[in-house]
Amino acid sequence: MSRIVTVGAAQLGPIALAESRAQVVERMIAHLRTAKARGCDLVVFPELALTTFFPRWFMAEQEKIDAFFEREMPGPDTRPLFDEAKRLGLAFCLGYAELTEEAGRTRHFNTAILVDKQGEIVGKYRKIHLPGHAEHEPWRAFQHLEKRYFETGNLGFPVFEALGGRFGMCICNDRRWPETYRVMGLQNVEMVLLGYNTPVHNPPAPEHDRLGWHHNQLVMQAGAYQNATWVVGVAKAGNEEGVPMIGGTQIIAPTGETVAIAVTDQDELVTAACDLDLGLTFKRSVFDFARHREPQHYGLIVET
Ligand code: ING
Repeated sequence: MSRIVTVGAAQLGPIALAESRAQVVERMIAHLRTAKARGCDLVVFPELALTTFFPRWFMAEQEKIDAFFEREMPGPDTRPLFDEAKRLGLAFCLGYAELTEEAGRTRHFNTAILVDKQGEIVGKYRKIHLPGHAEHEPWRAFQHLEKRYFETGNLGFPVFEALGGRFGMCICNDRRWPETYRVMGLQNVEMVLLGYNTPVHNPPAPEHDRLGWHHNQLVMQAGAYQNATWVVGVAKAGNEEGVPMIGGTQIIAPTGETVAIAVTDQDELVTAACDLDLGLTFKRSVFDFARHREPQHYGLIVET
């Protein structure tokens, strides 16, 4: 028997600084309606999907920074997204900047949530691998201040039961680290949902720029195959506030093959009917962790 989940990878083109959350939510609702028309069960939006990618700028005042964060989820601007998804009977994954009070402290996380078809938040992930830098570096054509604006995620890499399967999430730079997928693979994940904002140009290493698309696909295909899981990678793409960002939104099978890919750097829905049982042939053979893993030799991986 096969457990099909039809996925809509909802790539977003550039979000302008001047664009309101309400305007962005309208674009996302258009994706929901297209996804419904194509028979989707689940829609995946990019990292920090509600605003422009603000870590590209240095901001000194905390209230200017906090203006890009959500204090409640859903809030007034995102409630229409939750309502429309529920009306259409769609689950969705949303990346956003989370501002919350925990243990008497204000916390800032780069967060993703999984919302089921009944509109309930059934999973949350907070980005662990924060790229870039913490101090203003004026030599750069643009900043990448995730280490300044966000804290390292404190929820680990959990896997959630939803839609008849086991779903995990990660965010952008996380996808470049094999540990991300393996920790979820050891929890028998069947589909990893991730969004990204990836500039074409990486100021500290311009020699890597020609490789951006290749590395984007390479790391997600490897993660999928080596952990016998589907991987859905969704871009915020195009020239956003003068900074070109890669597209390449794609749905990757546990075989490591890309089954569907975006062909623009604008709002584009990429869909595929994904059989969650497709990973079994690998989990029962080459990646039968119980039979083949040798963790007694892996200690270096977890040493600081
Ligand atoms: N963005 C980028 C990413 O990991 C980056 C950072 C750009 C790393 C280019 C390496 C090369 O895809 C985020 N938001 O993590």
